[in-house]
Amino acid sequence: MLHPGTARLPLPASLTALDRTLVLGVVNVTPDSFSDGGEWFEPDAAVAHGRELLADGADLLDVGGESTRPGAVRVDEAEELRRVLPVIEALSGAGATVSVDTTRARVAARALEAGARIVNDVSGGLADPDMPRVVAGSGAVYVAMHWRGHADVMDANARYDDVVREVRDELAARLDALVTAGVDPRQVVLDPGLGFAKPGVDNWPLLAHLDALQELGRPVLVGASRKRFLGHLLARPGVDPVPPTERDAATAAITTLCAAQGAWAVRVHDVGPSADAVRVVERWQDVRASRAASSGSRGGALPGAQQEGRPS
Ligand code: PMM
Repeated sequence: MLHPGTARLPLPASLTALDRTLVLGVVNVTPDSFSDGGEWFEPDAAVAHGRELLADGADLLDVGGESTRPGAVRVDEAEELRRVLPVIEALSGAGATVSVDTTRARVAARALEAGARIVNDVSGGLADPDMPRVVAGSGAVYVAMHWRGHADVMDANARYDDVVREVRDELAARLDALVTAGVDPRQVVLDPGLGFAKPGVDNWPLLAHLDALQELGRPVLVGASRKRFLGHLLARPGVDPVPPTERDAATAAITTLCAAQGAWAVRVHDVGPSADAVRVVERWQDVRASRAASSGSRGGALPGAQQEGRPS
């Protein structure tokens, strides 16, 4: 059985044939991202980092030239293009399936010309009214994330009565608007936007209820990697939050939970552990499915009621 999300997206056959959650490795070409700012700011270093992520098991690479952390100052379009285009060209030229992380339609258009196959827009089309036209004309995959404003205002917009219902309804409205503007719904992936206008506590219900977003009929991408709500979860005396680089094991645990819920992809900085996690879930789900099928034909033994007979 193919992964229902991946199989339906306009992506290379090597990916659509996979029956598991995909791993999207982060290549931030920025001096100021919260999690890895400045580490791969020069194009050559960013390309080398992308290649490392592929070797670690990334299925896709997400190249971004503008930090979206709360309070971040916007870069201008020319600078964003200068940062991302050479990296996208080099990585897609080397055979990677590349996503561009941008809210600007013109950056998206140039990135697609340079070889990107996916536009990852953290504003879900709200930041640039021309984005739906560019996406519709390209036929590319479009990740529409839940968003309530740029980094300078997002914390002020983080109020919810029922975060799962409100995020689902706001994403449903974005999907409708995109389709009205000419985007084929089969291009669209939805993302709850963890950490974007979401206080720590509001991220957990979204993670626990990916099904509420999946009800909208589109694949779901989750970006939990190294985010602050994990830093608070892992706090220890005198250290709250723990620093981003100490959040990778928790990120991989979240990848496991997302894969078990059928997420289309996870966006992560430390690719290896998440790549392992999705393979564990794939095997676990295969065994559950085949045991359910055979126990159904034998008259309904409970899944897990028998030992596998393997040494532990
Ligand atoms: N998070 C960040 C940037 N881009 N894109 C999507 N689709 N979803 C996310 O959650 C997301 C994103 C912020 O993280 P970073 O600064 O470490 O890249």
